[in-house]
Amino acid sequence: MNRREFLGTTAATLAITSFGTGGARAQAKVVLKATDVHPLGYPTVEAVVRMGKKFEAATNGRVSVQMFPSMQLGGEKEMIEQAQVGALQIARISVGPMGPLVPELNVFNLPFMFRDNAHMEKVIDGPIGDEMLKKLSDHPTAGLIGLCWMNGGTRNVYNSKHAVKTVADLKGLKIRMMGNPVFVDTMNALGGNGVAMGFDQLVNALQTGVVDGAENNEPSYETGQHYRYAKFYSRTGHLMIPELLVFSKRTWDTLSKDDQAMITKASKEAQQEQRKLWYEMEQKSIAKLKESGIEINDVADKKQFQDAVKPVWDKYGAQHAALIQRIQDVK
Ligand code: GTR
Repeated sequence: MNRREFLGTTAATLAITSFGTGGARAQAKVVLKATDVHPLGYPTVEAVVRMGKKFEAATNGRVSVQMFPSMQLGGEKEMIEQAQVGALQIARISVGPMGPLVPELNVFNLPFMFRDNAHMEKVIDGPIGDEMLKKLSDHPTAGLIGLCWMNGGTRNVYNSKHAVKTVADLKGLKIRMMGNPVFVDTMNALGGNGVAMGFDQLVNALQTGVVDGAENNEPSYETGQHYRYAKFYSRTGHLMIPELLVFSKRTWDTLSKDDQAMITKASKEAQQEQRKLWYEMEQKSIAKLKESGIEINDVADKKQFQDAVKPVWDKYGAQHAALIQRIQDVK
């Protein structure tokens, strides 16, 4: 089904999902449309597919998930819009594009916010993670329920010109960043030229030389085919952004309390299950990249990069000083 056909079925979907009041609810089938920019088999996609199987098992097939992987419904901007109007129910997105909508979430988007994976996981698994999901769910206009977090690895710079070993190597490189000013400012502070662009436009932009490179974790770089056009992958480690699983608030309000509880519980399980899949995938992607002759280098002096992004912290972090302190205090 392409995007136009999908949108054509929206009215029918709404009829099904809003059907459930009183006695009719017991029989009404609920098909939850889910989407992700990544392909089938990618950890975030697989975790949601498995969640759907749990719904089917728990409800005797009454509730199921229909997955639209690989940007079939557009990029993350489109996914968010469609979830907001109830044209789809489950969207797996990055915290990246949510920062401008829910300011506290932007703290997770600050460069070098988390010390390492263990720190990030402890934050999202703990009270701060729960609070942030609630902030999103309670937001008066975001129109989304925050279900859970997922791992998204560490984002590193890749480009078609040369390995990035020092901040000076970024000079003059046009690097695609996610559509959020904090990221463009981060790349500019590092000396490159940050270009905001949707993930759905990136392969073409790399292929045509509209940008020299981008930044992402290894699995996105590999499965997104970016490595074919930008062969230098440099471990700058400037961002570690957890992934978000969100649910359309419009549909959520039509669900029974029992269905809501089932989805909430399965989401919490998905957060842990995806993590295992994530680490396996990371290793698989790194092996595949090496086999394909990709040059991967570690940046020796990370401090240089951390010092360079200080203006970004001053600009976006100052208003969230207390929250940042709490995150840093998580040991
Ligand atoms: C990926 C992430 C996506 C999307 C993408 C991007 O790592 O899983 O949700 O944010 O990066 O760069 O746009």
